Amino acid sequence: MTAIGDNDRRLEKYRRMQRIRQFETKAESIHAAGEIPGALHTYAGMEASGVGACMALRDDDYMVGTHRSHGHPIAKGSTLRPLMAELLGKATGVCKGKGGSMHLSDFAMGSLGETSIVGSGGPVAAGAALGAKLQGLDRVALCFFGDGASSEGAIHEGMNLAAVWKLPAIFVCENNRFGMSTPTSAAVAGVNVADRAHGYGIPGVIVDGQDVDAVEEAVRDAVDRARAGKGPTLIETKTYRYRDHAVNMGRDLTPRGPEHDDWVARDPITLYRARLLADGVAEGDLDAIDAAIADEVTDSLNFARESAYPAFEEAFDHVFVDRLPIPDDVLAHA
Ligand SMILES: Cc1ncc(C[n+]2csc(CCOP(=O)(O)OP(=O)(O)O)c2C)c(N)n1
Repeated sequence: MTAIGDNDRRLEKYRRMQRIRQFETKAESIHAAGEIPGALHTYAGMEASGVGACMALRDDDYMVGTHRSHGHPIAKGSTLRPLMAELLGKATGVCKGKGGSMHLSDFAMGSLGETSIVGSGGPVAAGAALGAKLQGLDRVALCFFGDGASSEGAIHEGMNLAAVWKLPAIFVCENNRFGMSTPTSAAVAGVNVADRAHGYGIPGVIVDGQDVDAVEEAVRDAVDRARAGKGPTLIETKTYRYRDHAVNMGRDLTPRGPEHDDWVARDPITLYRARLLADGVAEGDLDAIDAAIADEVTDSLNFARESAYPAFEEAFDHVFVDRLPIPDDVLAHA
């Protein structure tokens, strides 16, 4: 938790959710125009899950994301310029342009990385939590994963070891009702992923993933428990993905049912804006945040566009710990 007052905290939650939504809206449009290479998986509809969870963390806590990859680092507090530059493959990107949309990591914010290997964050988070414990630090590690990932072996392995060793970890399953085109009910045994916590002997908590305050509260309890040495918690946020599995693929993979409109009616940003207004926050203050974020997004895109691509000779720098030599015959053709 960052040391800020209650009102500022509320505005910060609103700000981070808006930042994700506006950043991705822009990214989707320039991706459609061919400016971003590779696949783009957007987080629209799920902002309260990531922001609520990350607002319960300290800046020096660890967070591991997924292939749905922009929401998590922005929720953790990353700034937009290096993220947008990364999407465009530029040297000023948060991973020097080598990671792209699906592999953003921002160690300065405790963001250990997003990955395209579904479920692979489980052991990474358990490892980070083990590292913190062995070093005597009171940091926790939070792992986001999807309902599809919940049946991957790696997630089970991560949760199991974290439970056995009472590691300071929090596992947040973002159940957005689909894994690509497959409804959760067709791929996940049992009604709730959170019920699987029983098998690890740890608490399992279900929370409304469209309610940023509720997510923050649930994750804060889990963080307190983890810092107190009592081990991990499994939290399932019930949420919804608005866009296709990945955008601009020319076809819609996700079969939508009548509940689609109900979910959109419970948009997490709209809900939170209404709550803040009801609590006395001035509409003008929220409008000012929206406008400031629009400027931030434009600024990040200008910055990314003006930045250079990484130099050819640096192709293997910042990718491996020990740099691989570039063979002479390859260099000769550069
Ligand atoms: C180990 C592995 N298996 C399969 C895939 C292909 N794949 C990419 S995303 C995805 C669906 C993941 O669903 P979920 O975990 O629910 O996350 P969501 O996309 O809904 O956020 C699959 C099967 C992959 N990238 N990695």
